[in-house]
Amino acid sequence: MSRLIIVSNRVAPISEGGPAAGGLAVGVYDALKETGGMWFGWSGDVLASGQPQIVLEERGAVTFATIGLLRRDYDQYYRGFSNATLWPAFHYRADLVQYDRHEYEGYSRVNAWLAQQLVPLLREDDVIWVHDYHLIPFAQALRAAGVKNRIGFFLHIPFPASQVLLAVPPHRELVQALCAFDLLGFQTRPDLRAFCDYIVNEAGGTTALQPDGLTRIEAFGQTLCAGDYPIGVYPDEIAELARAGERGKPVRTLKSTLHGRKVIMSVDRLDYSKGLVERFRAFERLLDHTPAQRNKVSFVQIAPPTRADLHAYQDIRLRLEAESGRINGRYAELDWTPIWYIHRQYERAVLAALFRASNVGYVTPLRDGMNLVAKEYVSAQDPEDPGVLVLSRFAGAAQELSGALIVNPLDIDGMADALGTALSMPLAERLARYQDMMAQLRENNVSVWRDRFMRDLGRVGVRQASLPPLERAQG
Ligand code: GDG
Repeated sequence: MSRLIIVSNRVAPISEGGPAAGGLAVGVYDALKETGGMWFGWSGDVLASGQPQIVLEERGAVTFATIGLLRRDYDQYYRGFSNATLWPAFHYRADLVQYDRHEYEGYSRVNAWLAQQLVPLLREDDVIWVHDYHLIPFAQALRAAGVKNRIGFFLHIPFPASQVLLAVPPHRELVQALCAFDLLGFQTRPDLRAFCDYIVNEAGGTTALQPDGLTRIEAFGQTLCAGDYPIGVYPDEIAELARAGERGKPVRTLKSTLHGRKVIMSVDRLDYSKGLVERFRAFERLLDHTPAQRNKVSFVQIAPPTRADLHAYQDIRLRLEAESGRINGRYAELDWTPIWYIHRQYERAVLAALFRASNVGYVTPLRDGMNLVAKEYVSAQDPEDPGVLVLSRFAGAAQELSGALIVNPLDIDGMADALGTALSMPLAERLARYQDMMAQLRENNVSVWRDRFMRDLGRVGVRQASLPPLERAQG
């Protein structure tokens, strides 16, 4: 059987309880621990000088192959082009896009260097699965080094509309680089459509939907396939974690502090794409418009730090601290704090237990590829007495979780109304919505996501040479 080689920017440090904050690490680790294989990428170390060396570590069926980054590479490739250019652009924040040509050169250079590091570890029949926006030129770099293996790519974040992508100066080179993969996976159909739109209208290529559901793409002299593969979770594993933590200390502390009040729960990396400020304001609006809710409900926002060395992240932190302080100043009473804003990371099991103990899961990103927290929140609920998910229409998860109360995160009144509805929803309706969403989560769990992608990657490699020429183009 061929080995699965996962390549991602960061190989997550895996502790006993699974990886820490970050959707890619959670999803990839869950996918790899069953099949075994190798996970290659950055160790998280930044070196002042020297020659970074690969460190191999076997854990169970998985080999972790990690390497440090030199300071200049970290600044240009990771902090610069990946997170100050691509991340905001792909999340529709053209206003936050910073571009520096040297950083882009660094991004391309580091991709080529990482590819060269991987080559000696590869076997002929390995299947290579590359993840996310840090590694768009990775297949091109592997091909340049003579690698003939099948190479797939999955984008965890949204693929933006062409007019937004055009804000990234080397947009054409990036899309051309994507066309060097054999299979491209996107989280949702709208992301796939946005990519196809660029291929047809900006790159002069063609796209055609095939009978097997994959979209065949011809552009830049390459032929490849693309599809949508919404990432999932293991709902029953999360349910078990949550149930096990039901009587644990964190939940007991929460409950004794609440004195029977209801609780709204949010968990996000502290990122401007997650819509935190709008969310705080909508909670304030609820208290504003519905005096009966005052002193009856608290909102817990857990927001672990992330990319704290970037200005835009320092900015969102300050804004959030100001908002929570202002709202608490306005409404808090001696025995009640409306918003608990916690800028810290918790263990996965603790989060699951807290999800179960809360009445509303409040997940309202301005843009999100998928949003695993939404899926984890539903999974963690008590099947006899589930909470309600309030979910942004701009999270990929909204395409699947129709049992949620779907909101527009820019509509503060609409979100406040949805919170009110969620807090007073009768048990029968909560049960129906929960069961509907759990069925969907079980049907499309992480194994299904991985297996669909791997099956298609296996097929495209063999098939492409023998396909007839394109007959029709799809816009
Ligand atoms: C990217 C895309 C896509 C959060 N705080 C803690 C913690 N977490 C865990 C959550 C969840 C994960 O991190 C976050 O995943 P999300 O999907 O919500 O968001 P991103 O990190 O932005 O992930 C996203 C994802 O990739 C997968 O494709 O869904 O759209 O942006 O699992 O539970 N985990 C722990 N402590 C925390 O404090 N242990």
